Amino acid sequence: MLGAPERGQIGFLPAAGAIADDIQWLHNAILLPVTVGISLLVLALLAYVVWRFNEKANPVPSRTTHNGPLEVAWTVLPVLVLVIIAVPSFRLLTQQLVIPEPDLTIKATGSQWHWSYAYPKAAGGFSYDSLIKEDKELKPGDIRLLSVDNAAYVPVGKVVELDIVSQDVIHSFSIPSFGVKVDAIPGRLNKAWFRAEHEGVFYGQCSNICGIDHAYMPIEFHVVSQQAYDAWLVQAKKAFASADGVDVAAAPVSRP
Ligand SMILES: [Cu+2]
Repeated sequence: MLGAPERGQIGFLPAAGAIADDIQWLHNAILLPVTVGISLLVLALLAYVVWRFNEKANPVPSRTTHNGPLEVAWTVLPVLVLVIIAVPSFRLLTQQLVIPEPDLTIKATGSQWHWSYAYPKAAGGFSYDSLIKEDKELKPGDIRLLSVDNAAYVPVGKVVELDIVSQDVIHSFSIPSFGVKVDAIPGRLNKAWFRAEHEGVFYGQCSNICGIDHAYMPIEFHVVSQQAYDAWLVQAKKAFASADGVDVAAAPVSRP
């Protein structure tokens, strides 16, 4: 599965899990019909008024200022529409905000202008920066403005908790296919979670204007099998352990 935009696409990115599925359902089954329905109703009313009550058709206008039943109706009907939207909407918010017991917690830190990922001690305890690939670094299969040098890897079917922070300005961590979009705020820890049910590569972008290179801090998550994830962990531990700086305990002591 590929969570990236296609040419000419107008719908959502493919959903990789239940929450993104529900978000798309809320939009397609509830919000879109409500929006289209209300727009058509208002358009029809306007057209009727223009046709029926213009100066020629209605030379002597009515002086009516109140109509009890009508006023009750145009208060109650919008309230009903809002309730119809609110029920699934609050259910969805609860799903997003009540985080189940995680199998893996990844800390994502936003910086001007890239994301860094830290894996917990249980997974090896390493962190690394994930930077956009410049045009000249793109290889076949890479996507311009979305592919990064060091992607994040997660196992399929597992609950992944994201701890999202920023070390400078407000960024926003967003992966549409996971139904995740949470602000990264300096000095504050925000949380999100997802359980990807499909293997694949899923892209996102910083979604809060954060400075001149806001458009150049994409997010790339690979959802892979448990074996592939374990294999990645082994090599990532090696690759990124040194990137964090010198391991003080293991550093050779220089003596005079
Ligand atoms: Cu940003």
